[in-house]
Amino acid sequence: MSANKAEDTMTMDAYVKEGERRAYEIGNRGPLRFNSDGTLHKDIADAYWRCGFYVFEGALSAEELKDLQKDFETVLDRAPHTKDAEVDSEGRPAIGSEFTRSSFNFAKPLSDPVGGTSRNNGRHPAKMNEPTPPEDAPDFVITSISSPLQLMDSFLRLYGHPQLLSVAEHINGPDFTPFTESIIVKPPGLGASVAWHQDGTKQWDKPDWDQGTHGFNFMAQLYGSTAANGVWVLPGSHKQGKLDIKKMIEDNNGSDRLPGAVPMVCEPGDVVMSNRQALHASFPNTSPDWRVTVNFGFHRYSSVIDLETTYGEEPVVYDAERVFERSRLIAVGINARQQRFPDEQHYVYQPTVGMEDDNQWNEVTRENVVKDYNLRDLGI
Ligand SMILES: O=C(O)CCC(=O)C(=O)O
Repeated sequence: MSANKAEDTMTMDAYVKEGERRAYEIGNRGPLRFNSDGTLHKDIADAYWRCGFYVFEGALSAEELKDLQKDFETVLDRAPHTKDAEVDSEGRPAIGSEFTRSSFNFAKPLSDPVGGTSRNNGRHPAKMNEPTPPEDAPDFVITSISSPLQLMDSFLRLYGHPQLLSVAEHINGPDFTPFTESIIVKPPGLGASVAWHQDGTKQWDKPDWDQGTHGFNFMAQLYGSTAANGVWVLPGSHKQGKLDIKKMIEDNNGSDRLPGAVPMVCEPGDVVMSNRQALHASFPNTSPDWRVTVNFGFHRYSSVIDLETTYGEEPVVYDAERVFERSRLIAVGINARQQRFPDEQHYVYQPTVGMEDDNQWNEVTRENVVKDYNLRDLGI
């Protein structure tokens, strides 16, 4: 290892150690808690709005976590064996080939596929440091799985999680809407980085813009998340409007280790709620640990309704019908969950009250509601 690289590693080690220490100090973690009237506990709401993220410790039961891990491992096993492949590593047709949009995204090991490019509406203006991958590394590694509600029944059930949906109601109102979903995959020693960015791209100039305009993501951790492989957030940045990220990196001597950022440190089964306006990133995973994060976000109705935007290259309007049809995924998720956990008190989603018969989870809704549901995503 060259002197420079050794110095680099030590600096990263120090950054990780300091970040980990701060992660436990800033007061934004603990179990899901509610007031006696069912609203989100004030301490949690206050800490979330102060920091821009909150770690719900132990939000998933051991049983639910096991279901998710098992389904994820099946999907990984049946994924295309490399970029653009149509078969898995055993030559079987890759899972998800029946869907209109492809599910699997790949990048070169330890690379930064988006930083400094125009991808994702150019929201990642600065490139991350790219370590040299090991000599025996594959050409490509999976970085994420898009729209996994149609690939994993256990994820559809998680989508109906009653306490998490109650949190979504508290933050975004009872008519909260879906956004989009993905699974971030960071294989040990190989996982690509996700360059610093703020998620929102559409509503920064909304006349009544505030700290919650672009909603939030839940990030369920299937195998835990460490300072070395997890997402880092700049606390409070969700309130500061659109940031000049490129300048922030330049002012930091070009280093991607932004001062003041804090990592999401989680055990398996913890779920983070993360404001989409917060500045965040994840470094290449040079650590020996997997990170697999199930992401699902929710918005305020007022942030999406009637928005004229694009889906891919296509112009679209998020009219009431699109929003309603996409929101049915929540109702179907709630029913799928009731079938798996019949003794649990289920969540009542106001926009679909009275439509329970149409939103049962069965082979009809798998085909008519869930298959290709992502064609009605509500990205903002
Ligand atoms: O999980 C990660 O590494 C990055 C996730 C992220 O940036 C996002 O969901 O916007």
